[in-house]
Amino acid sequence: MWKQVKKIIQQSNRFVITSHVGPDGDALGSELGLYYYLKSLGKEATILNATPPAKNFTFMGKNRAVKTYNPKRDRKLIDQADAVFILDISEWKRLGAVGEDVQQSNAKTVCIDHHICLKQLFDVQVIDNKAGSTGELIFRLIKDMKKKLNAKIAEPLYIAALTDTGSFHYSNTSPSTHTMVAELLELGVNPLNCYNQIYEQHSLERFRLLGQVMLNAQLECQGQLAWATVDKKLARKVNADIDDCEGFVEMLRSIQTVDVSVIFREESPQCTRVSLRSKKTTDVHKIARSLGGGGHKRASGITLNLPLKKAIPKVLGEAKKSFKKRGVK
Ligand SMILES: [Mn+2]
Repeated sequence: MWKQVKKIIQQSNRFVITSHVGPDGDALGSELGLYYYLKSLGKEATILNATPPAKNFTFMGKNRAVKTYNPKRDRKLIDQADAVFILDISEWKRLGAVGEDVQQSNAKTVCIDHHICLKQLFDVQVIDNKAGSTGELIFRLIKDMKKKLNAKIAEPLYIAALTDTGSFHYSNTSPSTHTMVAELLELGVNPLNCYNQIYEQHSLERFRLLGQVMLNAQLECQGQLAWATVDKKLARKVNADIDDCEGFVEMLRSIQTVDVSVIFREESPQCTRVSLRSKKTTDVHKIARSLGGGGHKRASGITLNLPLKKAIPKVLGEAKKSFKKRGVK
């Protein structure tokens, strides 16, 4: 598969790079890494995402290379592209408006991702769900093309690896993650700066929201299932943003007895976003998939077109089933 990707890079001149809605550190990191790599080859490239970066990654979006898709202004870039790279996602739906317009264009589509994907949806698809981040796959591609990395390529790839491995402690962290990071540090990446920009920019309101959410958190299944909800009313009460609950699901998981944590987030009266995490045993991807979501074994998400009150029993019902199978009531 890499062979085909390399061939497309060699034979094409105009590229569009995109990723999932609400692009995170890995989405933006792999996009920027590939972008600077293509630029170093003298190619034309543009990063177009359907929505702006997630809140703690806005600093990466400030890079002029990252554009939030505006069909009026940017549609021609898709129409003129020889190839479109789809990174850190392997489905059309979560590409938003960019995906819709790419599907109507003649550009070759190349998907590079580390999420579990069961279908062939793109012209070329490189999926490795053992990779810690999509950034790692971009690193492999660049190394494979016998090209030297530079500092500009190195920092976004470092951020991709840092964020998608939970600062190098998730089970997807491998020797090759650290080998890559060693090389990126040699190129001058500053870990303190990266960490500070991503993890030390919180508002006091976020912590007030955390307090409110955790006050109502519940433990079930002999303490192995933890869940909590975040609704707009609660966020308003402490003057926080609903997106401020990013990261709460990992905190819930860190409770001693917990294997699965779930956060329900009210998107609108008719839409609920669900984040699932697992510590060691449960495959939350299976739970997510049974309800139309996706992700990884240890981290998955679902968007349900249901009000919060109806989404909760639906998801918890599925989670409890998987505990019941193991004799946990
Ligand atoms: Mn990723």
